[in-house]
Amino acid sequence: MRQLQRRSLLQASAALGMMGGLGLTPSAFAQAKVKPGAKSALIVVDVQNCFIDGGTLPVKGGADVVPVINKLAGAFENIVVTQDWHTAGHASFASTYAGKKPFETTKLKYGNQVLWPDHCVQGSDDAALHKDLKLPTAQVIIRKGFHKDVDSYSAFEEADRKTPTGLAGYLKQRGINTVYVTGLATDFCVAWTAMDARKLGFQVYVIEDATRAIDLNGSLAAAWKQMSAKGVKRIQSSDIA
Ligand code: VGL
Ligand code: ZN
Repeated sequence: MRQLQRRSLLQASAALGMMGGLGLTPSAFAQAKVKPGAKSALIVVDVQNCFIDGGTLPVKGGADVVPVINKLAGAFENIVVTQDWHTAGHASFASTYAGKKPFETTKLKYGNQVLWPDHCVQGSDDAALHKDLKLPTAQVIIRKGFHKDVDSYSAFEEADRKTPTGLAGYLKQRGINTVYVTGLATDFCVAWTAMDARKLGFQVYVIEDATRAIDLNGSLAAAWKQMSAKGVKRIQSSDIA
């Protein structure tokens, strides 16, 4: 027993000694800090009243992302903001269809569509950015989901999977090759934005504690799995230098 303990202690200290020799400390095995540079952009997805308590499609804990994002903003030269921006009677609203209820699904021309409560209608207070979001250096606002017959979770491409929003062109023309995605909701607009960014050739990080999820029928776990399979990196705000 004592022998065993002594041996494992010796092994442990030998291992630590080796790491010392390599200039490594145990913390070197944690995620190294990432420092966003001139070729990186922070994407702040849909931090709007509609997705926060008191809004039409509140995401649990949605308001909690606001201080995290405000703080992150200081580390970025480039910031893009998005807004879900639907017409009245939008194709993604359950109320548009007789006999349909929110959170059911329907089949549209481009595929399956989750039906939501009416939310984020263009120009309404509900669609405004959260009042405590402080992003004075943000450079562009991308509005999406404004075609009445087509939804757009992604900030890059509408749900028909062929209509671009222009964001990829904007970022590429500005020499940006890396995006850090934050905001609401992790399992819908954040995930689709992150996966489309990968598809379009960007390096992509999702900053988990700067997001909150809807989590409809396991959608959050599914989203992380799909994002990971596509090479999206999952990090925390504390990983940003
Ligand atoms: C979103 C559902 C419907 C989102 C937008 O921002 O994640 N989710 N519209
Ligand atoms: Zn929407």
